[in-house]
Amino acid sequence: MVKLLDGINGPADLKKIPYKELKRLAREIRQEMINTVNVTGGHLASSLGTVELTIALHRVFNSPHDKIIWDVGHQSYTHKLLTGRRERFHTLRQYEGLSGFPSRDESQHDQFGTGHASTSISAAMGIAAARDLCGDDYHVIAVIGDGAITGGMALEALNNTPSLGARFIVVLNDNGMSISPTVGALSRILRKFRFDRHYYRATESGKRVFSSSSAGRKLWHMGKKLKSSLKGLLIPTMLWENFGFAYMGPIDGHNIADLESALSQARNYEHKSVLVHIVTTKGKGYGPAEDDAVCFHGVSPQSSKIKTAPTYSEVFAQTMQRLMQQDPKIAIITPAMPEGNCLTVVQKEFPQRVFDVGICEQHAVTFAAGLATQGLRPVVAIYSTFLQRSFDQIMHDVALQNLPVAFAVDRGGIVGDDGRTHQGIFDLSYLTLIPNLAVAAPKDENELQHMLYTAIYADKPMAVRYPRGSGVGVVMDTEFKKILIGRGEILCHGADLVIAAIGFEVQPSLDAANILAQQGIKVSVINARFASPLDVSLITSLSQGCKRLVTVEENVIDGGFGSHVTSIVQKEGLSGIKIKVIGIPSEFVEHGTQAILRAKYGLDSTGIVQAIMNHFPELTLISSGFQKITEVPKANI
Ligand SMILES: Cc1ncc(C[n+]2csc(CCOP(=O)(O)OP(=O)(O)O)c2C)c(N)n1
Repeated sequence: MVKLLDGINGPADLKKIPYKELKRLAREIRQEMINTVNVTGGHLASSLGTVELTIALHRVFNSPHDKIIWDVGHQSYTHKLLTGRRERFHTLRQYEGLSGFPSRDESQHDQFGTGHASTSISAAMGIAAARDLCGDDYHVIAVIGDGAITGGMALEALNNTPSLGARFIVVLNDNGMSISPTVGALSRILRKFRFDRHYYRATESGKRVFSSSSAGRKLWHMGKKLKSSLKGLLIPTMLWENFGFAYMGPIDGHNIADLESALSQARNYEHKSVLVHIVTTKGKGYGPAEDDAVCFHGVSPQSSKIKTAPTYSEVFAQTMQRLMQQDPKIAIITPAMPEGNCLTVVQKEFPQRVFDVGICEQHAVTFAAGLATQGLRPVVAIYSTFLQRSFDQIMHDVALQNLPVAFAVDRGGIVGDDGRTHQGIFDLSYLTLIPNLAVAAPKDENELQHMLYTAIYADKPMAVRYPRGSGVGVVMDTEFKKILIGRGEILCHGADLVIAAIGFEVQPSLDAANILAQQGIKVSVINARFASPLDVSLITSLSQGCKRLVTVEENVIDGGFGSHVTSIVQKEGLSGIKIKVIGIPSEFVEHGTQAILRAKYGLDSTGIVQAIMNHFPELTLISSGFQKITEVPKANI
């Protein structure tokens, strides 16, 4: 049978589909998503939950004239399929393929690039204000989940709504889930309403809602229909009224007729901004995802499912579990990411000491600072990219007061398929400029556990940044040991060149040294361990002999490890040393597998060798006169 989806190249085609066929279309879309994500990986459960909503949005509104803004953007796969990207959908999250998130570069229907949570209401408000200033006429719709709306930014935007005056629509997609169940007061309010399941039928009572101006009159009318849930009704209605919205809901987010009706009324309502509260099931239409929306939030591609060693995240969690068993003062703070940080087991064992604070990275850091003032040993478990949100809190609340907060910075470096909004390639730059903060990165998973132990008992702020994915596969020590802060180690000696590498890049640097050794070029490799404070004497003393120094890091070059090494060498007056800094140029790194991206930026062993030979062409002379093959030891010696 010909698929309806085959005939849709944009929202105009969608509008031509007869109403009775829309359920079939929804089924086709779900199948397409499941088939694709099975191969490419991606945010399946969230996108399955918004199929009917997206169909309704594109039928009621006129994109791209009307502006639809997706929060996080991980639920936008239907939007991609309906806005001319179906042909390329199989390239989702692949190198040079479609992004897993909305992107202004990708389509005129993607009004605002996203990836980080809680931005949609601010962006929508800005667009609506610009529309009014320019005398334009279009609708602005922010689609935000019940998880993302708890984020500080979203709450700041809501607080600003009544004073702004510009009219826009918020669709609150309430499925009760962030990645794990949504936490906090707002989620409790929504839950009361959601469980009532007295869906508001926009078709019948919409007129009443929007013809009355006071919350009290609405309640009177609606209270007749929903006597049993008057209290539940009162709270959300008043809540959103006070934020300057006319409230409409809850609406069954899988009923296209109700959705279309509600959205049409919201579109036509001219008096103020409208919040349309819809209730959906995360993972809808795919049994396994409905049963376990947590697991199907982010699905890994088939190809990445073979594991050789525990992941760094797993080692982090195992280390924390052991340490928390020994020390009741250790606490973990996670901003809505217990799964990503592999903390669910630890959370079960220590429910009082693992704080899921919601999608609130700023609050998470200052909350940890508060714990630290009272003698606790807080560990903020956070992805590098999301820690960007907390820059001022690290600076002002933690480092300035020299409070002993440990930061477990997961997904440092290239993360791969999530792409430019998620690459953790800036942390070495933005963290090393903060006084008092030690910044470390382990060469392998064994060193990670020691660094975490060191950070927790450092009596000062310390960040440990580690990569996404499996460890090197080294033997794990059974006893934790402290690592001297600011001290690196020499992994192998060679007279021709020094490579100082940090974190993930230590292993490819050792491999590069091996390749060079086979060409007769003798290389020293330093595991720097710390980007701040730097082991200045180790790096400078070793490189003074051969005058050739290479630094390698999975971070942008500007302000990173190599740039600090370079300025130290200049400061110390060691001008005879020729330096090559290997890292990522100052740009946003697209999506693609970690291997592809590392090769692209010359961060694998081949790239490192090439960069060295290009920068130090005189080494070819050594190479050409060489006969014997030398062996360079592996890491973890
Ligand atoms: C600033 C930030 N912190 C954390 C995340 C990771 N994250 C991605 S989706 C998500 C949950 C979003 O929940 P919700 O908005 O309810 O959408 P749903 O997946 O339930 O549809 C989280 C925490 C993020 N994208 N941005």
